Amino acid sequence: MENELKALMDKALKEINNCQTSSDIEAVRIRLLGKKGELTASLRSMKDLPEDQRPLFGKHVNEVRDALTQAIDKKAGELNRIEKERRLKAEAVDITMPGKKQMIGGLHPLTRIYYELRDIFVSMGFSVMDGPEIEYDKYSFEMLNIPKEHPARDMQDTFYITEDIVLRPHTSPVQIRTMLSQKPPIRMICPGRVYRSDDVDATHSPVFNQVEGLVVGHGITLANLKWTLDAVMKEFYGENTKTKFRPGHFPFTEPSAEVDATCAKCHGKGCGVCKGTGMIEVLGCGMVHPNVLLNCGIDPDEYTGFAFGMGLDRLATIKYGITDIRLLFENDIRFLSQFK
Ligand code: 2NL
Repeated sequence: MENELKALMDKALKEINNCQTSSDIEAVRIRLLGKKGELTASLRSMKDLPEDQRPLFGKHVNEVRDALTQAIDKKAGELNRIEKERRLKAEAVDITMPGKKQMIGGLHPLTRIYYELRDIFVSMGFSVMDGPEIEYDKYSFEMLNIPKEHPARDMQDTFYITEDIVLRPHTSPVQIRTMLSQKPPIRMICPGRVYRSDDVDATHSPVFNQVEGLVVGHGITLANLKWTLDAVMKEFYGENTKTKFRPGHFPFTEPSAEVDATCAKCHGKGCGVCKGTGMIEVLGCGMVHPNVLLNCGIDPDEYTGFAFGMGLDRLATIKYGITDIRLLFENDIRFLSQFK
């Protein structure tokens, strides 16, 4: 019996020593010291010994149990420490490493231009109106004092869907709709896509973007028109911007003007963008034609108004020095990522 105990102890110490992981050692602990373990079995076999040998054997069994418990605790401690170290090493974060770069998007240059313009007009008390891109011929031409024989109504220039329905060639119909549904005073802008039957090249696209504006009220004059648009251009291109109003012609305004602003590229010195003139055409405008007011049920003897229109694509090309408007529509990421 004593020999068996000795052999058990040697074998157990070897097993403990061979353990590689904390789960190995816990398995060994259960096998040796557990209720159904080998040492408990030895203690049970004590009843087969003569009575006088039992106390000494019992004492030895307890010594072995203490020795094995100690050995197991020591080994378990060692293995736990090694495993913890390994885990900490594996989970270590190098806080000196450079972070992962996030790809963040930016607003499309046209959207940026629009937001800037919109904010300027809104700060001056204009509201923003929206309307359909598929429009009545009547709202697109007839009510704007553009007669049937006018070249703008040519099939060559306008996308006709039916005889009476077109893809809007300007955003003016939104203003017509507003005048039909609201009484003056009116102070509005209408941004949006417009359509003309043009072939695509560096300066033309069949779809482009416009912002038009309209002010109607008591005693609105050409002076109000000039001041307002001059102030908008100074806000948009910078405070040193100057404007020049040249006579122009639109069927829906009288008088009409075309407006040049100081070239954003050379600040008036003269360059390739402005063809040496120092100024660049940015918008068209005029006093709303009395016929247009009449068509919308507004008495031109009581009210007057001014209106203007500008091409957003053109403003974007001028502001950012873009030489081909196709870049604005192709969504090439190499182009777009420059606007962040
Ligand atoms: C341009 C010129 C212009 C208007 C648009 C307008 C609208 C109504 C009545 C009178 Cl409802 N006028 N719009 C007036 C003058 C010029 O646009 O060069 N646009 C790109």
